[in-house]
Amino acid sequence: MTKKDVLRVLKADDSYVSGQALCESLGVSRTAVWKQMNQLKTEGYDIESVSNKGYHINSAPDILTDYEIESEPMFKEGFVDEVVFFEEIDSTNNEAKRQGDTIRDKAKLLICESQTGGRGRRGRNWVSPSGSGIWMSLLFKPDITPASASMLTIVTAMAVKAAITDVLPEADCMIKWPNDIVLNGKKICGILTEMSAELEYIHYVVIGVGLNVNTLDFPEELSDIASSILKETGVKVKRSELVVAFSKEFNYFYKKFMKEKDLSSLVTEYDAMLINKGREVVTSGELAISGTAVGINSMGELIIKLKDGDLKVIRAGEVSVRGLYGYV
Ligand code: BT5
Repeated sequence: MTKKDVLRVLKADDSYVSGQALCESLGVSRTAVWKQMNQLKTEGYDIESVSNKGYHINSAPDILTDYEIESEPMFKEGFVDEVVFFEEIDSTNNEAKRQGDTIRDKAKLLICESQTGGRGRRGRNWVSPSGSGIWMSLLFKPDITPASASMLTIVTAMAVKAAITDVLPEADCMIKWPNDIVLNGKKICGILTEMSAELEYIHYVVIGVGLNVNTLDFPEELSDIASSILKETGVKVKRSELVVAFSKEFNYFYKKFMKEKDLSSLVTEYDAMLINKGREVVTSGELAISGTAVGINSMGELIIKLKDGDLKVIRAGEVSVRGLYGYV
């Protein structure tokens, strides 16, 4: 009997669960149940025990352990099969890559309290302090071609946005193509998709999601561009709830994506979440272009309408949106 087993039984019942019922459903002694309860209480679980009635869970702490996440009733409806928790790690994307070759047909979620070497795209740094954010990587083996893998970033952004809306409808966030979630003009989430592949075959993909949930302090250099759900809304969200909502939403959007193995059935919904849409954007790089973002196509590329009316498609890279992150 694990903590997860006990929590599953407790969370599945809104009223009291008798010690007897717990022992029977888990096949263990009363002493064993009592020991697990005490252990959970020391970790911050508020579990009430009333004689003649039994046990009832009032609240769970804001932690991201495998047993806290996997014992949530909605977990079964999600994409993730297994959660692996680390108190501290260099980067969940790095850890996912170290485990990559062992992945078969399961989807694993690697999650931690803090990262010592959190990464953004192109070797950039991702600030990942302890106790306030969600730093996680989804590791699985999709049946798509390597050329399609970048569309998974689009699918993931939709799932993050939908999960935030499920848990906190007033957090009116939008997607900044291709990999940011923006709330009140500030970046609250970034996505980093990586893979191990041959030319025509994917060994595994790793989708890293960094989401500032309850973070209040950011380094000076990020104070103009970064924020968190708590900072913008004043609401403290329980992180495990968001993780479970993400897994459920990812399942929904991923299944839609897998029907055609492109984004044709998601374009309209995506465009409605897109902060770039209808706004002036400029791409960086040698062939920088500027124009108005129109939306994405079924490959997840951003369509930009140039001043002369021509349409241009951007596959990847950096796009600044006027009025966002200090770009004026
Ligand atoms: C990203 O890159 O936005 C992808 C971030 C992915 C992080 C997750 S956390 C779990 C997993 N494990 C990892 O090691 N990584 C993934 P990019 O678009 O390149 O943005 C990086 C830029 O965002 C930095 O250069 C900073 O300007 C800014 N930044 C850094 N930390 C931030 C934070 N916590 N919140 C908002 N912005 C941040």
